[in-house]
Amino acid sequence: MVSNRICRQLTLFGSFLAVLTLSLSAGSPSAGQGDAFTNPKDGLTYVRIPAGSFRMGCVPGWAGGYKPAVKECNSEETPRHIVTITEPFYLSQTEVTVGAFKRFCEATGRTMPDGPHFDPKWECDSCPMVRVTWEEANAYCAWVGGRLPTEAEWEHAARAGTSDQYYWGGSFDPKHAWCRENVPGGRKTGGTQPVAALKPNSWGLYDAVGNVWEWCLDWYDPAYYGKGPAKDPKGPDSGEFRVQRGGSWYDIPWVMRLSARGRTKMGNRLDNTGFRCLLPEDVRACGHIPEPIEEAHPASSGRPSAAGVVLATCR
Ligand SMILES: [Ca+2]
Repeated sequence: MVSNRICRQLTLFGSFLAVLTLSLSAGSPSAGQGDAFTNPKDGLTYVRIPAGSFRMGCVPGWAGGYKPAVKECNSEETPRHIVTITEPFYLSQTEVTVGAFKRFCEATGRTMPDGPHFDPKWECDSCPMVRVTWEEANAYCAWVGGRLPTEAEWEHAARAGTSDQYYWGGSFDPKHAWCRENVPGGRKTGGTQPVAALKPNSWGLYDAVGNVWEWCLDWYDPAYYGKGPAKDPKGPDSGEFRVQRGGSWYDIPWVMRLSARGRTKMGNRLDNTGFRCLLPEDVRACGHIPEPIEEAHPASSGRPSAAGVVLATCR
């Protein structure tokens, strides 16, 4: 069938993009699964995150970075427990950028919110989007064919198979995460930094910790780790706050620990909170990107654009 043939072309083109993506990141740890593609809707790269089990929660012990003297773990990060993510998925390699969010606004008739004090006119297109509500973030993720990750999916992806306090080891390293210790201007005059400027984790995710907190799908419950399911936990059914993960440019290095949990009301617009999106694994098999793809950003190389392929087959 024509659709099947074009789907194969999409897969082949995705493989080409994966090779291109990995070649562009030479010198850095590449996506561990060797599988990434550019989503034609927002122009961002999504990397494949494998299914698997990991130990979720606080890793006891000295973690550096202004650790509070009285405790090693916040109680909400305990008990440390084994969680299994049963399905692989794709996750955006970077936080959703200002430039990508502008595309979303143009395509859906939305307007950008007021800019943060460090970029009031949204001039830094490569910086992570901030000042978006949870609902706006999830609407964006639906637009690209997915949703926000659960915090278990987020921690699984951010850990990338590691089990220390940080994905690079057991003490803070400013080469991996933007926080108040290394961000220009510090917390008083600093702000977000362009994405993918520091080292990624071994599955190819940049700024998994630091730069901006990332909205997660879950409601927040500080006692959830003691009662949630072991497989694909999705958080409590209701709550007052939504979960954020990863810490931000404003926070101390200790907050860059992979287990650190944040929370805020879903309508808040914060200068240090953004998001990234999860796509189901079969999004590339056609049918999961819900709307026709705009040809607003055709490939300039003369090759068939990914957008064009999707336009032809995946309505
Ligand atoms: Ca982040």
